[in-house]
Amino acid sequence: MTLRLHAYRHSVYSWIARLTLHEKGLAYDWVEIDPFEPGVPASFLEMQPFCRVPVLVDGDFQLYETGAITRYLDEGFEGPALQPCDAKGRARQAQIVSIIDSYGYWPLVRQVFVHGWYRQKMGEVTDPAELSAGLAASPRLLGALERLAAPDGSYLLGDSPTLADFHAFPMIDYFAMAEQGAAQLRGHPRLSVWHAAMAARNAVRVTRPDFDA
Ligand SMILES: N[C@@H](CCC(=O)N[C@@H](CS)C(=O)NCC(=O)O)C(=O)O
Repeated sequence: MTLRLHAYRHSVYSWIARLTLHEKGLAYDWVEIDPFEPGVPASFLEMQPFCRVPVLVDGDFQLYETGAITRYLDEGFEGPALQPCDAKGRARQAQIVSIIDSYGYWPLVRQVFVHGWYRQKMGEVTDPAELSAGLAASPRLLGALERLAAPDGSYLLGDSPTLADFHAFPMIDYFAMAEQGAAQLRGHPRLSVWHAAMAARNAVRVTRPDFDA
């Protein structure tokens, strides 16, 4: 049974799930759904009552919440292992995912990316106050990740990529599309090296959202 991902092409959380599918080498069907538009079908809200993307469907098993989806993909399927084996590594991975969800998504994506790049690109009105608020909140998040990032590896937790990398990358990447976001990222040497290494990965290149399509 082919996996199905209900997702939105510009959504950063959808990119996380998509990236993980590609890193695992799993085939899937993409079902486009824009949660920001009115008129989201009732059939989608039955799967995701909070009207958020993505949702993964594996036969009669439906799953939402991106961190749960990526763990399911890693633990439930063949392919390269994308999680640390030891308790400390797993705890650190869970910590980074939670930090990103709790303190990263809003300032990095909904404020800096949306008001510093996306809306302009889409010809929509931007709110400079939102951009300023996001830029003011972001250094604490970047600083926390910079301190947690492994000093001597291309990946956040050391030598091999984990779900922490795939969760963090899309949000940092969107953030850095805004000029002021890129400037803040440059002030964090470990994160800058990590971002460049992640950006060069094949799975990242083939899944990167296309805003010109
Ligand atoms: N906790 C959710 C968050 C997902 C989420 O916020 N997705 C965004 C798109 S990147 C969304 O659907 N937003 C719709 C909205 O805010 O109305 C998860 O981990 O999957």
